[in-house]
Amino acid sequence: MLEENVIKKLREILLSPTPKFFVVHHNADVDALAAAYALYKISLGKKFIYAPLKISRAAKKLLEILDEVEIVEEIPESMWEKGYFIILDTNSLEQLGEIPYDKISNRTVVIDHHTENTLFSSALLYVRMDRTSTSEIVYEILKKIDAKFDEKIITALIAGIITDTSRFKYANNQTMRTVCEMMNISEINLKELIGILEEPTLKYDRSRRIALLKAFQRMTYIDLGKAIIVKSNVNAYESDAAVLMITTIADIAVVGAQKEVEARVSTRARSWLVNLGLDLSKICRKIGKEFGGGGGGHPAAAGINAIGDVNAIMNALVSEIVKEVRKILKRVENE
Ligand SMILES: [Mn+2]
Repeated sequence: MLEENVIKKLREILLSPTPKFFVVHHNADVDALAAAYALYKISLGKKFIYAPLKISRAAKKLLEILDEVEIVEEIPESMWEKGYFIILDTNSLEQLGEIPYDKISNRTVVIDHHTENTLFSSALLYVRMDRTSTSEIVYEILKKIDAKFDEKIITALIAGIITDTSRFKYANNQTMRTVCEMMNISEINLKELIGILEEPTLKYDRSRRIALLKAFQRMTYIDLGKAIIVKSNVNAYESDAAVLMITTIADIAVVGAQKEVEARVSTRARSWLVNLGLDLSKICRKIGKEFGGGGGGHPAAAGINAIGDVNAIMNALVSEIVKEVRKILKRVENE
């Protein structure tokens, strides 16, 4: 819930002349960027969108149809000492690379929809709501502080919802009510917006297609009877590969990418398993921690970032997933 004192403080921060950094996570997705964009637009004073570990292709695509914003990938030393840091859609420090969080935590606002967030305990303000996207939370905040919406802000926030719910597949009634409310403020052509957001995936540029082909070539699988778990390696596009695998042949996909010393693993699960209690974010958090990195996300879509051998991480992750799925299947059988 958005309590009155939280709203009051948020309004004060957003409208203060103090510099503000709207911080988005590693390879920022559309939801993170949309949330940052909306808050950036309505706030006063010097402001930046801070993307320490770059933004995703889809988010870049969205930026093309919004008003210009100032995005920085680095912050000058002196700026860490002042200013507010509004961290969006980010549930752990690892997702931000190396930022001096101890120094800024008392000027940090965390706004997120992930079930667990390891950042908030030391933050100045923490807003976590059970929504399908951070964009929806930002919409609630903007309403409460009587911000002025324009078409671009609504476009961005709806784009955040579309992508985080996988084109409304994971939307709930509240999501749809929020979208309707937004559409009453500003008529958005949903079909056109979805077209723009999904264009890069539909066009299948060559490097992505090759990565996906390799992902399928290198795929191994574990057949648990009712559920099939697949595992593979790529150099990039690991989350795209995992999504493609669960939409075509697998119930759970685990795809890893080794980036020099950094290892990234992306996992996806079909919703029937999630409905039975599978939570990939919990498993990723556990295994990520075991390998000295971070992990998390959502029950059906989660990942790990760590330093080390991606295969070792994937093996540990897969065996943990197999254990969990076996438990679930056994329970269902006995019911
Ligand atoms: Mn999100």
